[in-house]
Amino acid sequence: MTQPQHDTRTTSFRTELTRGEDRIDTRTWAGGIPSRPAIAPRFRVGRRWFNILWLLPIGFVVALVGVAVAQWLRTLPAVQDFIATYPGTIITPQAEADAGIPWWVNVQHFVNIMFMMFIIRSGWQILADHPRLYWTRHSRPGAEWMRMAPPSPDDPLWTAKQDCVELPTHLGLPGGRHTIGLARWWHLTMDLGWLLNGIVFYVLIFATGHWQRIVPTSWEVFPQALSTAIQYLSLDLPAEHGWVAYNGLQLLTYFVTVFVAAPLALITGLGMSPALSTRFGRISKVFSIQLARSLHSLVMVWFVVFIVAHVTMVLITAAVPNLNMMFAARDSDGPVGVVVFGVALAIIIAAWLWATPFTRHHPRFVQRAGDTIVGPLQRQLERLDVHPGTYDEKDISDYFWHNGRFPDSQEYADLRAGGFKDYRLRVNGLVDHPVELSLADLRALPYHEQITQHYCIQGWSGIAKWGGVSMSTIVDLVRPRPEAHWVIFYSIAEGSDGGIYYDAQPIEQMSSELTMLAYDMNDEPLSYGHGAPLRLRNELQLGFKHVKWVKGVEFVEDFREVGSGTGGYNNDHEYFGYSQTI
Ligand SMILES: Nc1nc2c(c(=O)[nH]1)N[C@H]1C(S)=C(S)[C@@H](COP(=O)(O)O)O[C@H]1N2
Ligand SMILES: [Mo]
Repeated sequence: MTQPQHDTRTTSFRTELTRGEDRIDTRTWAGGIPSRPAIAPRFRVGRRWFNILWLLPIGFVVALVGVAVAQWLRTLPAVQDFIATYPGTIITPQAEADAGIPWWVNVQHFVNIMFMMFIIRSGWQILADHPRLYWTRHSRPGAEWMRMAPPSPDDPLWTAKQDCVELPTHLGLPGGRHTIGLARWWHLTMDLGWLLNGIVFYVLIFATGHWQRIVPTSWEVFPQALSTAIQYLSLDLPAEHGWVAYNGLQLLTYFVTVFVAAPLALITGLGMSPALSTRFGRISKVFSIQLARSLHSLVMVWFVVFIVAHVTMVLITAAVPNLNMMFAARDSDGPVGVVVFGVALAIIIAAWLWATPFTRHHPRFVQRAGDTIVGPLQRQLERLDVHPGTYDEKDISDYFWHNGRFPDSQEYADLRAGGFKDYRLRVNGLVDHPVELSLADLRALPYHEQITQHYCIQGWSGIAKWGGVSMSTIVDLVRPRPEAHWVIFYSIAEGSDGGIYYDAQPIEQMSSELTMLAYDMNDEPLSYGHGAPLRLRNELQLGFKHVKWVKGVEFVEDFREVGSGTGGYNNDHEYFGYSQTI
């Protein structure tokens, strides 16, 4: 028996998709999102907000006072004795025997600068996409401790996308507004390179004994550091012995940077992953995504302050010997180090200026390269076995951000006006038994409920209780064929550039305990803004994959047949990736 052509149970929604651009046109980018420049970060202390720029005059005054105090201190005999006893650097016979900086330290140092440049710039871009930092997972506007955006307006449907801010072209990577998809590819791929470089560095320093140069081995490091600080501040600089050993202040800051800040950057980065956080719920319940995100940002501040202070000190203390040491592996006053440093600096500046235009002209390349390098790891995390139970009723957030483009069609307005009586969910594709389900049909299926945390790619989070139908129930109903490997969820609503919103998910995840179609949120029917009448939840993935206002589910062999073929609306139009477990 053949089915008639117009049988809606088998027609696909693919024809309602539009293709994404292969180049960024800043005028039409993200649906022509208007400019909204970032403001200088503000910090909240109690109910008052302070502009970070105040730190400039305050810091200047503190520095002046510090210099005056240090100079006065150095006139005191007790302080002079102290500095004579602790001149700043601990020089052991062992250190003298092992003097020198090997060439591999020079290479790793330069490679590290390159990675850090890309990581920090793309990190700022990611932060600008949700320019607020919170201590709790509930992400309520007004409760943040840092913001780089004006306060949110009092609009209950204000979206996180509207809230994002723009960074100047060559500051953020790739600059502009809501370019988080591309920024994340840069951030995550460079992270891997930086991590690899760091692992090699750890192995080499411990294999060669070079670790002794940056790991304090005696408590004496503290008085030596204090002595160094007083000498620096007094502007009468201590003697330099960098070729043999670093002074106490260097030793402590290098140690903290390599052995505290760097590992913390990795751990706090992983703390923002939906898949890892859902899998390791007990840890994530204490070490929440917002705590991780705040600490991750503070680690960034440490690195930025370190870089500025470090470069300043290198240049004002003994620039030529310092550059010879770190760029030419030699103990010399000659020009070689300066020349090599000049070349290195030129490469860094060129890479800096190249990155944004390249990304805007070749976003598909960045997306594909990023997915090739990071994708396999992200897909590995899709195998994590997640269960409910981390959160209960009392954990539910009293504020839950809205996001995306709301449905604005007559078709949707009519459905909503009729209490969704005429709504039908079409489930078809490579299945034995395509169906169309009304809301009443869906409510008649076995009820599934879960209290879970939402992780938006932009950085906000919130906990809600979702009620509806488990995707495994739907799978049992329609019986996918063996050749079905992907499941496409289509929305009633258009995406920001027109054409309906959609997303592709691997079929294996349809049997996950936490993949469901929700029609209730916090025991109420789903609201307009949160996806009425039906939305997807897949707790292994970031929020943009949770399609709202779902009207169709299609089982396909390969998502490359659908839309622009990258696995989702944001992937087609904003260069996101299709596996977003982190
Ligand atoms: N149809 C559709 N679904 C969508 C979006 C969208 O723009 N259109 N945005 C996604 C994003 S980015 C997020 S974070 C969540 C937000 O869900 P919420 O508004 O209920 O918080 O919905 C997702 N589902
Ligand atoms: Mo999102």
